[in-house]
Amino acid sequence: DTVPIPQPKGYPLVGNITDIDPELPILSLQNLAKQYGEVYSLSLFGKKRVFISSQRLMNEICDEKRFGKIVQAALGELRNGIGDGLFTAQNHEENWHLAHRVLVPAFGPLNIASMFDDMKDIASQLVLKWARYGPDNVIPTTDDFTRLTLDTLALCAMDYRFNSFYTDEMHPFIASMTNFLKQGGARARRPAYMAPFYRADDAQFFKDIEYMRKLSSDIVDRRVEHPKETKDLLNAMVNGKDPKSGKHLSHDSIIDNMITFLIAGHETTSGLLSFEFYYLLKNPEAYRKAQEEVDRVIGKESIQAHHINELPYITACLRETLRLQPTAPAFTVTPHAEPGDVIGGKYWVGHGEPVVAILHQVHRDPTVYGADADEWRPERMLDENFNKLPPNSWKPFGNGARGCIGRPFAWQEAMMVTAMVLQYFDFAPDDPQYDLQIKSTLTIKPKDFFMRASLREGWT
Ligand code: MNH
Repeated sequence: DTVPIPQPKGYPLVGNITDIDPELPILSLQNLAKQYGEVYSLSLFGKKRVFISSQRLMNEICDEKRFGKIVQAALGELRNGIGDGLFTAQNHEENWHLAHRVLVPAFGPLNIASMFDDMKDIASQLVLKWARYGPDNVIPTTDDFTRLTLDTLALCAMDYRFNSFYTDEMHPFIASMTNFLKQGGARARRPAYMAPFYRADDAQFFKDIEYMRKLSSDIVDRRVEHPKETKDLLNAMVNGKDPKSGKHLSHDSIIDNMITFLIAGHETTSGLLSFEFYYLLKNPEAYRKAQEEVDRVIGKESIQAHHINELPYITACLRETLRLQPTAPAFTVTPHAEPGDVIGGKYWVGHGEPVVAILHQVHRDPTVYGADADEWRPERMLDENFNKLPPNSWKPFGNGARGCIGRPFAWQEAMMVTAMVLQYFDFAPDDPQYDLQIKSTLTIKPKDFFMRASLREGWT
């Protein structure tokens, strides 16, 4: 026997659209979870979506035998720009299987380790910038981490230099990408009959897509005309052959995935580093432990690849940051079974109906994380505790075969950068009164979070 899933009262035609703040959808979804509990549904323009917020339900929907990713809403709109690339492909699409098989080895540990020096090249540019500007400079934390992650991704993925640290303005790719993501979300939130009122926005959306595809296409063409001996992702895509079918990726599929990496591969990591420094500066004891770990393990040496696995406290800081601020804050699945499946022993979900996991809430489930679940406390994420968490209670990288392919890349980069900047600088918040505010596109980042950095003794 099933019971109805709780749902706030909506309005005719638009349903529950007024329950969602378009500037901060994730906050609205969190607040609704506090009101309605571990599962509720919303009707958005006649389409029903189910939202889950507990580890218990997460554990069910992460069973790949019962549930699988579904691409819809904002993610569906992104298909206008990146088609059936890895992130936006439906499970059954051939191009996903092909690209997945070709690219999994390229994201393997050995290959990621071979990117260490390129990652360090860009991280050194960040260190140099902060050192030269000096202790009085107000650091636009998220902008600088975005410069770092974008440049790192482009260099490691396709041997292309955006040189973001040498310009005040961000590279025009950033503006196009930001608008593409923003409009993708906006288009998903408005009913079809409103489209005529948004012609200019739509025109800009497709202009941005054209710009990003042209830039990527030029990079692919250049590589094809001037082959290069390197292990970057572009070579994997241009030369890689699917072991199963013997097929190569098509030119369009390479571009879809190139833009996918640029998008998926830098916003999330930039957000992670920004939130991490916010929390470190709010928690002086944790900050001291993290810096002490760097001094003890790396000292005044230049960071090496082996150091990455020798920093358990910083590992825990990153895990704990992604727990409270999962920078890709939700993912969506649907039951395989027809006509549907039951979750939580009593809630019916139809086949094709989206089930959205709200990571912010799942990650604060008090039955898993206790009464202090809202507090940032890295100790709870040290290996001995982390490995004892119940299954599927920490899912910032998604689930199973459709989970994040770039996880080892992001991890190496975030570990390296955290260690390097703590090694060189002492940090202080620009405004000690600052309390976290969140800015949301497809991903989340801190809003207006500024800090200062002064070179530590011994580096001057
Ligand atoms: Mn990433 C999928 C989070 C870094 C490339 N990523 C996902 C998903 C989450 C996610 C969650 C699953 C989405 C879904 O189910 O709809 N990713 C992150 C986070 C970070 C991150 C929190 C950094 C921190 N991701 C990266 C990096 C890259 C990357 C870096 C590339 C270099 N991610 C992807 C791709 C996918 C993905 C590609 C889609 C994988 C697939 O479905 O095959």
